[in-house]
Amino acid sequence: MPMASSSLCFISLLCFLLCHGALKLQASHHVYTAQASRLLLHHYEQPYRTSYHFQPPKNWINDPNGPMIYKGIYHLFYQYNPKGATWGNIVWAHSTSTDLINWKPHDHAIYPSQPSDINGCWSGSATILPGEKPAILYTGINPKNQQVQNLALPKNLSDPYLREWVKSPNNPLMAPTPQNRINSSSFRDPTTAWLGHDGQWRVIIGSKIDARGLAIMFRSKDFVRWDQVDHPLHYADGTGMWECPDFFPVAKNGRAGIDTSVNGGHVKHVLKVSLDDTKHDHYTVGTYDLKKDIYVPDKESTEGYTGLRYDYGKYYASKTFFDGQKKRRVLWGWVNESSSVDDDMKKGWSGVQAIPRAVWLDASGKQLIQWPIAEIQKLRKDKIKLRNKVVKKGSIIAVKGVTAAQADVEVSFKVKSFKKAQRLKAEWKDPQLACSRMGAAAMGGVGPFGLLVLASKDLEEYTSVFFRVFKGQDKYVVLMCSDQSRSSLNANNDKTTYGAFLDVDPVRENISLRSLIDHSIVESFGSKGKACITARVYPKLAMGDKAGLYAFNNGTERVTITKLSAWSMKKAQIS
Ligand code: DQQ
Repeated sequence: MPMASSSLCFISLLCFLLCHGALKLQASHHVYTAQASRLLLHHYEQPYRTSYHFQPPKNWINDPNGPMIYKGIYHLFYQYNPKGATWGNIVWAHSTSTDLINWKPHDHAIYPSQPSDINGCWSGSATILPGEKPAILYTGINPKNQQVQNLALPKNLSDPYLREWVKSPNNPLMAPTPQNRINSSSFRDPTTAWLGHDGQWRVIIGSKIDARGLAIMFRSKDFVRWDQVDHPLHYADGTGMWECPDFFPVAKNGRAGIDTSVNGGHVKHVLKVSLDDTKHDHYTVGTYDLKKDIYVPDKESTEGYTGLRYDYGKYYASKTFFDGQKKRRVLWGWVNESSSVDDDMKKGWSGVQAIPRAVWLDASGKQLIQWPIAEIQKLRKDKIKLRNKVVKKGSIIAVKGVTAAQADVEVSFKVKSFKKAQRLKAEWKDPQLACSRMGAAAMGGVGPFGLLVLASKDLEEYTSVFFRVFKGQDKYVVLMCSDQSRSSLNANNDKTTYGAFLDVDPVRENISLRSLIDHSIVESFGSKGKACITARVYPKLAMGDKAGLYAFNNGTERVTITKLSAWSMKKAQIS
């Protein structure tokens, strides 16, 4: 079969891509002086725009800001450059929705207008104050280019769209001073605030001291006067700057979300930090010690670069909010491009928001589960099904009848025999490395099996999302990969292969995958949301109706697709 025979040259291509330039395209905030994005191309020249992932009509976007629900309306603010397709001139753009899928744009909500934010309105969060009054804390960049924290309140609380925001005359409310010795270039991204038992509000702000990442904490009685607490909520050495921290409770049992100020024996806490050095969102699960006012991660919850990630692909600066209407906690995350800056300027835009995910604590208590919000299913149409299909070594099965460039696919694989499972070598302990060494084309014992998405007719292009099962010390180890190395004939893209280990026992349960495919984004959820991998890809051949979808098995052991359901997705109303 073509995949197997080409594996050698494919691996060399992969190594070449990894060594040459793949890393330099990670999410970043470089300012490009040649700002002006060119005229918007016609739709037929815009094959990479998404149909149901949030993006504005043009220009640069990054972090989701201040998500909340107010009077039944969902609000999404986001970092936006009104002047071009690269980062700069940052304001808070604003859209609202009744279903988190279809969006209505509004005027910019927060933009430079005071000395305390004249050089930029950076990330922040919304808190709903008693009496259903939303308040936004955000980072402003002052005339000295120092990072300070500001407050904005809605002008008119009877407007459910909250179109106008008024900044506090007391801004900035929190600032670096010679006394507090806060590093003025590492002091940003206030969280949603929470109320302590003493009736005081608390908020944390991302920071660092040398290589120590920390969450500086402030307290306030009235949300206007804030005092720095003499200790951070938490810190971790060797993790670098913490951007966009997020701190929230999760129920020990069940999927229901919990409001941010709730604490007690029935909850655990999650601290997520966006690590500036690697541009990945990591989290720990732990306990919020109310007496000491500190967060303590559980012993087995590793901090830093080797710890748990929301997403093992491209996903950054995320933020959750409590949706009281549906009693769930919803996660938003920014997905940057993998294309070159030149290509971004040509297409006139950069960045999308991932599909919002419901998050809850896994029954093990050790990790979160993430799943696309149920509303996304409204866009599904023309379902096609496969049942109990055996996939033998080296076979590829075409899944026909869906718009493969705009689809939602769920598939579940059963492995009957593990006899041929390879031993997990010590050097494969890093899942991303293991996936890069062994792409979809490299034959294995149990796996690789999975999906080829955004695939061209003769498989010159495809993105493969797949699994391998290894023999570990005392159990089988399941590896999930998203391999972009063959995703496009265009050599100028970041085609890093991503990987994650899945905490499942393949002897007892099927291995499942859901992929949300939307032209230039593939968001994949392994084993019902235990690990997520998001990839950006820009096929030259497998575009629009030229894109195909396949299931494959390149392992010696046969696997059975117990169930595959795929839907074409309708276009959401976004811009
Ligand atoms: N993006 C914002 C900052 C934040 C960073 C600036 C994270 O507030 O730290 O656009 O992507």
